Amino acid sequence: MTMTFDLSAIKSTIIPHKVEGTIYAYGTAGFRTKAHLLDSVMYKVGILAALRSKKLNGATIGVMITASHNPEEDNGVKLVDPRGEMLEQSWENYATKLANANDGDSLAEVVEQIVTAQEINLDAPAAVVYAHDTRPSCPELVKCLESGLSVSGAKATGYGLKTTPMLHYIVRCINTAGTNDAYGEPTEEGYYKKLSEAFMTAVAGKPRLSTLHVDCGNGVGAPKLAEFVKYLPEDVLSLKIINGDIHTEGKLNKDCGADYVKTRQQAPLGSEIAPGDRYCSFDGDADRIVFYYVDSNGVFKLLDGDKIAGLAAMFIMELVQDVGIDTLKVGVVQTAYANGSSTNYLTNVLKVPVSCVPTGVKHLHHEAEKYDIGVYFEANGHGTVLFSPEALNTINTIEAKTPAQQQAINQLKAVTDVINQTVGDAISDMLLVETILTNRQWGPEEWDQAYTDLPNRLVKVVVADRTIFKTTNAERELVEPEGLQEQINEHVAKYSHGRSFVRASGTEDAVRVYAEAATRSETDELANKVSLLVYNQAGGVGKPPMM
Ligand code: G16
Repeated sequence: MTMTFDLSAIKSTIIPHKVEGTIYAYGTAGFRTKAHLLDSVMYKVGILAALRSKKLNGATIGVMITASHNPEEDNGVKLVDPRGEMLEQSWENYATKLANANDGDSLAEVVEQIVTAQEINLDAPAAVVYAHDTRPSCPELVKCLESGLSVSGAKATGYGLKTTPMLHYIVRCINTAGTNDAYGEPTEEGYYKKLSEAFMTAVAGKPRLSTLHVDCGNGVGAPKLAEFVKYLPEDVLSLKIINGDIHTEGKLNKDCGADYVKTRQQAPLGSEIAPGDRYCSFDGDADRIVFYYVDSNGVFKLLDGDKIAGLAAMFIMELVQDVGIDTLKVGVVQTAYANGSSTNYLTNVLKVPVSCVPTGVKHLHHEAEKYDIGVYFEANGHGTVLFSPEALNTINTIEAKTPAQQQAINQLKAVTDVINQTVGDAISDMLLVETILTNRQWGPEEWDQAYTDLPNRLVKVVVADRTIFKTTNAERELVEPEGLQEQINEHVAKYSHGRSFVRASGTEDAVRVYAEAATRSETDELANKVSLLVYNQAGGVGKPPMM
C-alpha cells in the first residue's frame, strides 16, 4: 500500500457507478441505498475520510458500513469525526459531490476543489478506522472502501464486525488517548470493561431485577451482547437474547428489531411476551433501543425513546440535586416525532427545557451540547446523554460532606461512564435504563406511569420523487409541495389533540406521515387521510396506503 495521496491512482482506480444515472446523497445517516449500488460510493468515502483526517492533522476518522434499521438488501456508510460524533455537516456536501463524480477526471476535479476550499496539506498524515455490520454485502463493500483508502495514502485499520456505537467509541478513545479527557481503551474489550464496571457501581447494593429479554433484530447486537454479558455476574444483570441469528440470510430486521416494534407497535416475531416480562429491541447496528411489556390485561405497551428521555432526565435531575450541583443546566432535545404527552411531561412536570430539532442524531447531538447535561432521544429510540466538559469536571471534583452525598456522587460518576456519550447506543442505553429501574426497583408499569402517550401512527408512503417534499420549523410543516400543508391543517383541525406532519425519509425511499390524536381510532383516521393526501397529490407508487 502506498502511503501518499496519489491523484493519478485515484483517477485510474475509480470504481464507476454500477447503474448509470444513479444520484447519491449524504442523508440523515450517510449514504444509504440498495447494497449493489454502493461499491463506487465506498471507494469515494475512503478518499473523503483520508482528506478529512489530513485536514485535521492526522486525527483518526471512522467509517461505518451499515444500513442500520433498513432491510437486509440495503447497505450504507457514514463517517465519524474525531470525538466520535457524526461528520461535520459542512462536509456532507463534499461527500455528495464525490459520490456523484463518475469518471476519473470529474473525481479528480472534486478532490481538488475540496483540497483548495479546505486548504488541506496533502503531505499531512491520514488515519482511518472502519467497521461493518452483519449484512452479506459488507465484505465486498469493505474491499471498495479499502481501495479508496489505499490510493489516498491513509493508515487504515479494519476493526471487523462491530456495532455502530462501538466504532464511535473506538474513534473517540484513539483521539483522546493520553489527554485529560481520555475516553477509554480503544478496543471492543475496553468498551465492555468500561460499561460493565460502571454499571456494577451504578447498581451496587440493589437487588437484581427479573430477566430482561433482548430482541437483537438478528443483527450485530446479538453476538456483541452475548460477549458483553460475560463481563457481568448473573446476580447483577440477567439477559436473554432473542432473534440472535446473524447467519441465516434474510432475517436481519425482518419482523423484529427496534424499528419494527416502534412502527408496528407490536412485539417482534419470536417473543412470547407475558405480563410481568420486560422486553427491549435493538435495531440492526445496535444504535437504537425501545422497551415494551404487556399489562395485566394483555395489552402491548411501548416504552420508546421519549419514555427513555423522560426516565433519564428525571433520574439525572434528582441525582444532580442529591449531589448538590443543581446549578448545572439540564435540557432535553426531541424531534417532531416526540409524542405530545412526553413534551408536556418534560415541560410541565419535570420543568426541564425542551428543544425540537430536525430528524437525525447529528441535529440532536449538536443541540444537546448547548446544555451542561443534554438528554437527547428520538422517539424511535436513538439517543444518549451528553455531559459538557465543565459538568464532568464539577462531578469529578466535588467533595462530599455527607455519606449520602458521597453515594450520589459515586452514582452520578458511574452513570456518566455507563452512557456512551459519542452517539446513541443500544447496549449503553439498555444499561442506563436498567440502572434507573434497579435503583428504583421499578418494573415497566411504574416507569410507564409518568405519562400516557397520545395514540400515534407512523405510515410510509412511497411516491415517485420524495425530494419534492421540503419542510420548515424542525420538519413540522411542509413548504412544498405548495398547498399540501394547508390541506393537512384542515384535517388536523377536526381532531382533539390532533397533530400530523409529513417529511421525506433520509434513509429510505419513502415519505413518512406521522399522526397523533386523542383516541386510537381518530389517530388512524387522521393518519389515513393525510397518507392518502400525500399519495394522491405527490405521485403515489403502488397500492394506496391503508390503515
Ligand atoms: C437513522 C438516523 C436517525 C433517524 C433514522 C430515520 O437511524 O440515525 O437519526 O431517526 O435514520 O431517519 P429517516 O426518517 O430520515 O429515514 P438508523 O438507526 O437507521 O441509523
